[in-house]
Amino acid sequence: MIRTFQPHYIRKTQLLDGAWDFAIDPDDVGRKERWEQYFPENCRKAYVPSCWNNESDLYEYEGVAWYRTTVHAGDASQYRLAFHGVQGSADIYWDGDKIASHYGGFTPIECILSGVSPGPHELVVRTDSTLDELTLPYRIVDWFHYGGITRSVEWQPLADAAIDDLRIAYEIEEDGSRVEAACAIALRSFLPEEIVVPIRLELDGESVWNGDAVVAPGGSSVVEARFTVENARLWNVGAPELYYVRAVLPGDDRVERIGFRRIETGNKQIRINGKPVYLKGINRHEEHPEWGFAVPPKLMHKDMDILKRLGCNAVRGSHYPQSPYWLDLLDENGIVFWGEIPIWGAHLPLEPLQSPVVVERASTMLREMIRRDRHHPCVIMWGIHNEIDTRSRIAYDFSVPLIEAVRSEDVTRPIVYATMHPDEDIVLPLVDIVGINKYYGWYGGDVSGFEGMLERFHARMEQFGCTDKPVLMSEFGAAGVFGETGFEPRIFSEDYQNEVVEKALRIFLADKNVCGTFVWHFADIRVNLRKEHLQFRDRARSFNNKGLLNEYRKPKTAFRTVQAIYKNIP
Ligand code: ADA
Repeated sequence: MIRTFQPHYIRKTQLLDGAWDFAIDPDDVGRKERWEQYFPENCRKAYVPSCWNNESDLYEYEGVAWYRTTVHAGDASQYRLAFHGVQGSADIYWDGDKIASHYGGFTPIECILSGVSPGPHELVVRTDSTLDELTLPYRIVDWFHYGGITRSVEWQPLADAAIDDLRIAYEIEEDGSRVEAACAIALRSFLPEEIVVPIRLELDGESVWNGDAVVAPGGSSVVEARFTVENARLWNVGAPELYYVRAVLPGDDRVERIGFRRIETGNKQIRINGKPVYLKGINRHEEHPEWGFAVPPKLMHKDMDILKRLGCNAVRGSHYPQSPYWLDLLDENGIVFWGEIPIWGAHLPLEPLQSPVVVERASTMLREMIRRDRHHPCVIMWGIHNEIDTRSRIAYDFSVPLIEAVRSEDVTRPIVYATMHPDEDIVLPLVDIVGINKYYGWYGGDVSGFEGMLERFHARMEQFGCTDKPVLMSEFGAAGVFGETGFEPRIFSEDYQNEVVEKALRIFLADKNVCGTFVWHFADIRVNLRKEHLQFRDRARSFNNKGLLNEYRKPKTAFRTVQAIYKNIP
C-alpha cells in the first residue's frame, strides 16, 4: 500500500510487488558487459519491496544489484510506471532500453510508456547503494543505509487523455475559515489529433468546478480551476480535518487529500491557524531490523499507536523523506511533521559541500520531496540539513541554493535545519526556525550544561538579529541498552538514559524561548560498524541505543518518563 486512501476511482492500479529476479554485481560487470548475459547465471529471488541487507548473506553488502521482472501489458497502449523508492543510483530498463535514471532513494521515479504492445515485457532495474564522498548521505553516517527497491512499484494503464498532476494551493482568509483554492490540473494526451477534454473537480464528492482543456496532438496542458470553501473545517494538531479533491476526466481521475491550515512563525513561536503550538516531538528513523527501510504499513500503524500513547504531537523524519503512507497516518492523527533530506553532517567534511554534484543532488531531492508531500497538512517545515559545519562560510553558501530550491516549490512552510554548533553557528539568519542538537549527559559534559548553552544561544540569536525565530531542541538523549537496569544509573543502562532525558526535558520546558523538543530517538536503529566507521564503536550491539523503545518497539524506562511529561504539557 502506498497511501492510506484510494488515489484513483477510475484509473486501475496494479502493484508490481512480489518476488523479482535478483543478483548482486560487486564488480559492476552488468554495466560494462550486457546485463542480459550476466543475469541468468547469478539470479536468485528477492521480494520487492525490501532491503537486501536484511538477508543474512548480504547483511553488509553495499554496491550494485540488479532486479528483473516480467510485466504483462493489457489492451491499453500507454502506462505509468512508478517506483516509490529505489536506493542510491537507479537505472530502469524496459525491454532492454534505458527509460529512466535517478539519484536518491526516498522519492519517486515516474516513467510514462507509450506504444506498448499487449503481452509480456521485461523490466530491469540496476541500483547502486554505494556511499562515497558525493553521495547523500556522505559515506560516514550514523544509521545503516540499506540497499534495494525499498518501496512499492506501481503499474497503471492510462487513458488516451490522462492526468499527470493535480496541484492544490490555497489561502485562508485572515481570522476566518473561508478558503480560496486554486488547482493546477496537468493533462497529457496520447492521441495524434487535438482534443478537447471535459474536466470536473470534486471536493468530498461534490462538484465544485467544471471546464474544458484543449490538448495538442500528443501534447500536454495545464488548466487552472478555482473553488471556495465557506466555513472550512481547518486542520490542526489534534484536529485532523481533511478534504478529498478529485479531478475527473472521461477515462481518468486523481484524488489528492488536503487539510487547510496556516503556519506562521514569529515571536519565538510556531503558530498553526494563529495559535502557538508547543511541539512534543520525537525523532523517527523509518527502520526495523527485519525490514530495514522497507517498513510495512502494519508496522507504521503500530508506530503511530505508540506515538499517541507517548503523548507526541510532532515527529521529525530523521533523516530522509519517509513513506507517503506514514505521512497519511500523521495527517489522519493530527500530528505535525518535519520533513528533511539525508544530509547528515556530524562527520561530513567541508569539501563535499563545495561540490556542484552535492548541491544539485540536494536541491533535486528537496524539490522531489516537496512535490511529493506538498499536500500533507502534517508537514509544517522543511529541513535542509542536519549537523553540517554551520560555523563555516562554506556551510552558509551551501545553504543558500537549498533554500532557493525549497522556496521555488513552496513558500507556505518555514525552513529549518538542525545545528550541532549552537555557540558558533553563522547560518542562523538564513532560515525561519532553528533546531539544536546537543547531547549533554552523553557527549560533552553533564546534562546541566544545557542551561548555559541555551542562555548563550539565545544571546547569539539576538546578536544575529534573530530575536523572533522559534528555537527547537531537535535532538538530545542518551544510550540505554534495553533490559540493562539496576540500582545505580550506570552509563548505557535504561536508568541512565532515563535520568538524562528527564533532566533535559525539564530544562527545556522551563525555557520560554524553546518552543518544542524532539527526543533522540523513537526506537533503537541499526548502525554501520564497518572498520572505517570507528567513530561509532560506542554503539553497543551495532545499534544506536538512544531509542525510547528497543528496535522491536518494546518500551524502555525513559518511554514512561517522557510519556508522563508530554501528557502533562497542555
Ligand atoms: C546526531 C545525529 C543523529 C545521531 C545522534 C547520536 O545528533 O543527528 O543522527 O547520530 O547524533 O546518537 O549521536
